Amino acid sequence: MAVYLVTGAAGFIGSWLTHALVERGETVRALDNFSTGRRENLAGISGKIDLIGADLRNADAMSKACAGVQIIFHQGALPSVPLSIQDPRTSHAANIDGTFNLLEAARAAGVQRIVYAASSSAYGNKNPLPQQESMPPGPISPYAVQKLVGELYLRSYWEIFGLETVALRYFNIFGPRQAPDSPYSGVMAKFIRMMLDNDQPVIFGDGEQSRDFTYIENVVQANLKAATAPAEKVAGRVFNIACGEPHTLNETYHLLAEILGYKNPPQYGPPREGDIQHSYADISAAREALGYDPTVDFVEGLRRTVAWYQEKHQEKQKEMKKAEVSA
Ligand code: UD2
Repeated sequence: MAVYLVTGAAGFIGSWLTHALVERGETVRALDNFSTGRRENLAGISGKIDLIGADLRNADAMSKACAGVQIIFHQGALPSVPLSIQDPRTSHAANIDGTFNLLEAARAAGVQRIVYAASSSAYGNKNPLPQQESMPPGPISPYAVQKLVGELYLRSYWEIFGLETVALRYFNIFGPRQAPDSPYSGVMAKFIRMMLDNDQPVIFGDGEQSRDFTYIENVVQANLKAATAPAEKVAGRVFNIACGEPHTLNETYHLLAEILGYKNPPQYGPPREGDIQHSYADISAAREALGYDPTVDFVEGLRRTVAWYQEKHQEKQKEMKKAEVSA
């Protein structure tokens, strides 16, 4: 049976993949440096995985992590456009140096395949819609450049060293366990948390920017399929992973408010630096080569996500009440 390595295993997407692999009875090595990942994301399965606390920037640690592994899901990264503008060096080190270290370690260890978390930000603003993988990239932010460099490195390691590589360009993934409480959090988690706390979210710009928001379970499916699809169909390639359906931020805000019963109108602020206006995927290549077929649509994804944050919110309130009573 294959041994899997998941990097960023305690993060949002990495933890979903780790849980899915454990459910399938696979042998999983889970790597995280816990800079943004949380141990609680691996609750219930920590006894069933080989958990390694190590940083992608540490080449020796990557060599150890890759020993005996056949398939890697490389999710570890600092995934934020604004963070990469605020602190490009730290973001570069995690996203480019980290990916390079992992590829080098994988090559030396004879790993068979690496499935990589690429980003829709690679398209930038110039491409016609929907965006297809054959279009020339136009990254704008340092983060978009870094994620694209990772794709190029993967392609090179396939062409030159025969390491099977598959890059999945994620389009704004959302769902339970996405961190809501950092200034760099994804918009969905951030808005839900703020609405639950009765704070007022701020839409950057006029809210008419759009995203092909994609529920996490679709991404898990895409990764599992990318791990086992025949090499002649997928190795060295890049695939859009999305729902193929854009939604504006205004629309998203109002849907969330409706589901949550939140009454305040949005506040608007200045547009965010490095922001993309429209992001909308053609997913036919992934359908054809991976057999990818998104099963949870946008609205159902929103409902499931809101339900999860509501439960967490209620748990937190109960704990606070208990603490008040015992104080
Ligand atoms: C980019 C990538 C995405 C993924 C992600 C990193 C694009 C199109 N997408 O997401 O695929 O790689 O980076 O996790 O490049 N916003 C507000 N108010 C807030 C926060 C955000 O209005 O408080 C807006 C923001 O300006 C943007 C949208 O919401 O227009 C989505 O922002 P995000 O940070 O969730 O994700 P984005 O699109 O940078």
